[in-house]
Amino acid sequence: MKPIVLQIAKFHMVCALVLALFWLTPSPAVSKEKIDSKVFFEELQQRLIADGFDAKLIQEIYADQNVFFESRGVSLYFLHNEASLDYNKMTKKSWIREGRVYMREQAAAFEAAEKKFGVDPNVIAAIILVETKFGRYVGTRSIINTLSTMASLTEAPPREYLWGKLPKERRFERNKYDQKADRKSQWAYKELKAFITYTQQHKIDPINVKGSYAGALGIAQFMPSNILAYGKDGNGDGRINLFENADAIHSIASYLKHYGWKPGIDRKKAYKVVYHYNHSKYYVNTVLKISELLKG
Ligand SMILES: [Ca+2]
Repeated sequence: MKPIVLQIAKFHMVCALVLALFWLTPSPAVSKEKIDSKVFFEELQQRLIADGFDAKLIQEIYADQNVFFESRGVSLYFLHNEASLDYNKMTKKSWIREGRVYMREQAAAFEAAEKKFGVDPNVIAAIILVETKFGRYVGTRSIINTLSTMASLTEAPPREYLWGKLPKERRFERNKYDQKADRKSQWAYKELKAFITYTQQHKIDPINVKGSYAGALGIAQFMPSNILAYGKDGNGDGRINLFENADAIHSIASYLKHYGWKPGIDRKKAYKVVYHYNHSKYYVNTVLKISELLKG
């Protein structure tokens, strides 16, 4: 029988070896299912190329191992009982205090945006609070995967595949699923084109941009088509980057001005303008309430 010390030493060596093997073995970062699901993007790539995007660029994007059919995130669109946001929580004193700090920190950007677009800084800060808690939660889903997956639902195979992935007890009725898939796939295709255009214009790698499960991105949670239309370079570095506070602040101001914001407008008109940002009365009422509280 070996001395106990040696046995322990051997045991430790084995453990170290197992650990070393564990760390050295390349982990299968992308599952086979995800790789197989790439076939669903073949038609989509052809459409993008036919619509004028560079074939090499498109093939490169879709060949990347991190680009795949995102059934988990996109299925949220087709299920009942979506988690609803508790907007009331955002009018808490602690958030208002933090809002004031944020406005002080970003005072230069708020002042410049107000001068240029005539939009109340309190409303902009309120939107940034509700959307991302001042940039803290900008979303973790790949924008290219989300939009590509939704856009691919015009084709029967990916549509059937996603339908099969939805939990039976929570999914819509089939005709409702098809109706929504029709609508959302058209919308997502336009957003996907805007997203690729935007990332090309601003030299951003499209594969690494993360956002919400709906494909909104940055501190202001803009959809790509809105970035192209209303996005602004607030810090003057020559790029529109919605992950930067000054750019987000200017872009929201530009958006609200476009939809009719004017200095000193009454609550009723303000309601209509903010409604464009998110078609929810709870959302708009919360934003306007926060902006009042921020004014103090
Ligand atoms: Ca910028």
